[in-house]
Amino acid sequence: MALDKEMFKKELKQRLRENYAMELEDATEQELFYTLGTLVKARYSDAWGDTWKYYVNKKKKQVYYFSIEFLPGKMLKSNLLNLGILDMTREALADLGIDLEKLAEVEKDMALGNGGLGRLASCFMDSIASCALPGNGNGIRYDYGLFKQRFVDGYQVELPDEWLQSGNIWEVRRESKAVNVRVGGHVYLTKTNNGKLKPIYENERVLRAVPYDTAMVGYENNVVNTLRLWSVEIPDFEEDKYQSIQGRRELEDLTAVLYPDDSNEHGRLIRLTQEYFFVSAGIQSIIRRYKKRIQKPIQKLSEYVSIHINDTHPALCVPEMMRILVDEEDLSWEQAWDITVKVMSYTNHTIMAEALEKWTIELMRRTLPRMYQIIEEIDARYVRSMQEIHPHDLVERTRIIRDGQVHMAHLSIIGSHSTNGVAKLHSDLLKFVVLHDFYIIYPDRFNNKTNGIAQRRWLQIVNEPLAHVLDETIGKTWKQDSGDLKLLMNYQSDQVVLDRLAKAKKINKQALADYIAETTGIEVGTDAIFDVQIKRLHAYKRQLLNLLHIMKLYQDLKENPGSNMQKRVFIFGAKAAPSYHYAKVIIKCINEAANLINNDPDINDRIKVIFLENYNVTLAEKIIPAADVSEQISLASKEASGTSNMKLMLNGAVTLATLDGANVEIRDAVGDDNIYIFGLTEKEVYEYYENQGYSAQQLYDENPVIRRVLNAFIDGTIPNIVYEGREIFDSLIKHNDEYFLLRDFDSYVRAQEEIDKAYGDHTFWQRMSLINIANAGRFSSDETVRRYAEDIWKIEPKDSLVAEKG
Ligand code: 26Q
Repeated sequence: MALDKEMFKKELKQRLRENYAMELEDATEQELFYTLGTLVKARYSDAWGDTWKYYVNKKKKQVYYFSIEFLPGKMLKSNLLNLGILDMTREALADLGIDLEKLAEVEKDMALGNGGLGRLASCFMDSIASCALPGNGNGIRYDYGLFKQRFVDGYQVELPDEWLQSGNIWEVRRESKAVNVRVGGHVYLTKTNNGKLKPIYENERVLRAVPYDTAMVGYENNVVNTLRLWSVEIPDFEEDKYQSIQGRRELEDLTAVLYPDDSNEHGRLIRLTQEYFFVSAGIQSIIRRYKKRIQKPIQKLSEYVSIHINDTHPALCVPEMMRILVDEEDLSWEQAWDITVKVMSYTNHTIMAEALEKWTIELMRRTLPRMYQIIEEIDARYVRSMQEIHPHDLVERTRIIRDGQVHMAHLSIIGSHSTNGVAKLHSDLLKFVVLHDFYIIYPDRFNNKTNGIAQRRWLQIVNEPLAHVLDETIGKTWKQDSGDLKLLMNYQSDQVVLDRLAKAKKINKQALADYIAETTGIEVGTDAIFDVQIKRLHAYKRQLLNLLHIMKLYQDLKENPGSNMQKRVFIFGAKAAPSYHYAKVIIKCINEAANLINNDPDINDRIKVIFLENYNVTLAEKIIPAADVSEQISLASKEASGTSNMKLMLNGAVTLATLDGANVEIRDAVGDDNIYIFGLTEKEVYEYYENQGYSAQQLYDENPVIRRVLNAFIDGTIPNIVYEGREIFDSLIKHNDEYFLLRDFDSYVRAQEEIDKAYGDHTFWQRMSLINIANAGRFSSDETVRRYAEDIWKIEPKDSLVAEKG
C-alpha cells in the first residue's frame, strides 16, 4: 500500500512509542533515526521475502558477486529513494519539525572497503537490484571498517572506525544459516572401498561463519536482493579449545578489520584466511541452497548459479568449488572442473605488478592444506593439457604454481570462463600486454566491461539542485533511463538553462564552502574554481603532480601579484595506506604547502589549498556536486578505470585528464572540446620503458620552472618538511621519477592555463559543463551490470512485480 504523509507521521509516532516509549518531542536524532530505520525496513520486508520466493519458485539463475570489499556508505536516503518515498518522508518529517538531513547524519558510513573496487561492488549491488536482476553480494562483515583519518601537524593519523558501536539497523543476523569453515591442520588422502580418494582432516580448526544479510532495494521495482556478509565465531563444540583470551582473540580477529591497503599485495596469513573464510562460507551456502531449494542434479549447477570473482581476493572460489564437488558431491574431477569453469567469472581491476596477488606455497599449504592440494592438481592438469598445444615457455609462464608461489590471477583466469577489464584501454592492455600470454591461450575468455556508477545516488540523491534543473528542463525520464540525460544537449545554447545550471552549481559550492569553514576554519569563495582530486593516495595517481602545479602558481603569484588568473580552491581528499610511507610523505607536503599558501598575505586568497580529512563516501557526496574541475591525472596505463571521473562528470565538472582508464571513454563521450587532455599516452609510456630513455635529471637541468618548483621542497620555501621535502626531491631526481611527473609537467601546466582562460568565459564554461552532464548517462552501472548479466552471467531480469501486483 502506498504510504502518504499522514500515515507516515502516525506510524513514526507509534513506532517511537513502541521502541522507546517516547513522544516525538523528547526523541533525540539518534532515536528518530532508528525509528525511521525500522519503518523503512518494514516497507521493504515483504518485497524482500517475495523476491526471494520468486527466484526460488521460478528457479531463476542467480549471480553471486564475491568481493572482499563493499563500500555502501550510508543507506537511509538511498533506501528511501528506491522505495519511492524520499520526498514524502522529507516533507512529512519537516511537518513534524524534523530535518531529514540531520537524521541521515546519524547513520554511520559503512566503509567495508578501501576505494574504487569496493565502491564499484556497491554501485553494482544497487544496479543489479534496480535492473531486477537476480543477484546477491557475498563478503565479510568487518567489525572495523577503513580507518578514520585525522591530520596532526599535517601528518596522517589513523583511528579505528567503530561503525557497529551503536548497532547496524540494516543488517539481519541469520544464525540458522551459519556454516563451518575448516582451516589449518593436515589433510591426507585415503582410498575408499570404491577406489576413490577421500581427504582426511587432522588437527584442523573449525570456524563458525555467521551471515548477516542486508537488503539491496531496487529502484521503484519491488525487487529486494541480498548482500550477505560473514562474521567469524567459535563453534559450540570447539569452545573448550579456546580457553585462553588470547586464543579467542586470535580467532575473532579474523573478521575484525579490513586490510587498509589498496593496490598492494601483503602476503599475510590472516589475509589469506579471511579470503578463504568468506569464499568457503559463501560457496557452501550457495550449494546448500541449491540442493534444498532448486533440487536439480548437481551436474546442472551452472544453469542456476553464476559466481563472480571481484579481483583475485576471492580466487579460492575455484578450488573451493572443486573441493565441494569432488570431496562432498562425489563428482569426477573432469565433471567438477567443467562445472566450475562454467560457473566462475573474474574481473581484473589493476595492472600494477605490486597489486597482483601471490602466496607462497609454504603459507598456502600450512593455512589451507586441502586448497593447496587441489590447486596443485589444477596446475598439474593445466600444464599437462596445454603442453600438447603450446610452447613450453608459454605454459610455464602461465601456470598457477611458479617460483615457489601460487599466482591468484592465473588461478582465476584458468578456473573461469570469462576475464574482463574495467575500461576499454585497460582491457586492451590486459589482452596485449599484461595478460598477453593468457590471451594467446584463451582468446575467447577476454572481454571488456567498462565500469559505471549508481547514477541515482550520485545525482538524484547527492545533487538535488541539479536534479531539479534537469526535471524542469528535460522532464523526469532520466531518473529511470540515464541515457535520457542526452536530452540536455538540446539546451547547450539556451542561456536560461545555462544560468540555472550555474546557479545549482553555486548552491553546491556554497554548501561545500560552509563545510570547509566548519571543519577547517578556512573561508573559501564560491567565485573561485573548485578544482578537485579525490581518490586514494598513490604515487601512480600523481597527487604530487597536482601539488607541483600548485607550487608553480604560488611562485608565479609571488613574483607577479598583479596576475589576472582566476581564483582557485584546490580540494584534496585521500587516505594513504598506513604502511605506505611515500604516500604519507606526500600528504604531509600537501598539508604544509596548504598552510604556507593559505596564510600568505601576498596570495590574498587567490589560491586556497584544502585537504579535507577522512575522505569517504559521505564526504565524496559533499565534494562532487561542488566540483568545477575533475583531476584524473594518473600516469597513462596505470589507472584501470577510475570511477570518481564518472561521478564528477555527471555532476557537471570538466575533466582534466591523461588518456588513462575510462578517461579515454569520457573523452569519446564529450568530444575533445569539452575535456582537457594532457600528458604522455600509454604507448609513449611503454616506449620509455622499452628504450629506458627517461631522464628526470635532464628535465630538471633544462627546465627552470621545474627546477624552481622542486627546489621549493628542499630550500625551506615550504616549511616543516625538511625530511619529507628531501624524500620527494630524491624520488623525482635521484630515483628518476617512476611515474614521469616531470615529463608531463609542462603539458599539465598548459592544460591548467587553458582551464583558467575558459573559466573566465562563463557561458563557454557552463556549456562545457552541460555537455559533460548530458553525456554521462552511458556511465551508469545499470548499463554495466546489464552487460555482465547478458554476456557473462547469463541471468535474466525478473518480470516486473509492479505489474504482477497490479
Ligand atoms: C590485496 C592484498 C592484500 C591487501 C589488500 C589488497 C588489495 C585491496 C584492494 C588490493 C587491491 C585493492 C583495490 C583495488 C582497487 O580499488 N582498484 C580500483 O578498482 C576500480 C574499480 O574497478 C578502478 O576504477 C580503479 O582504477 C582501480 O584502481
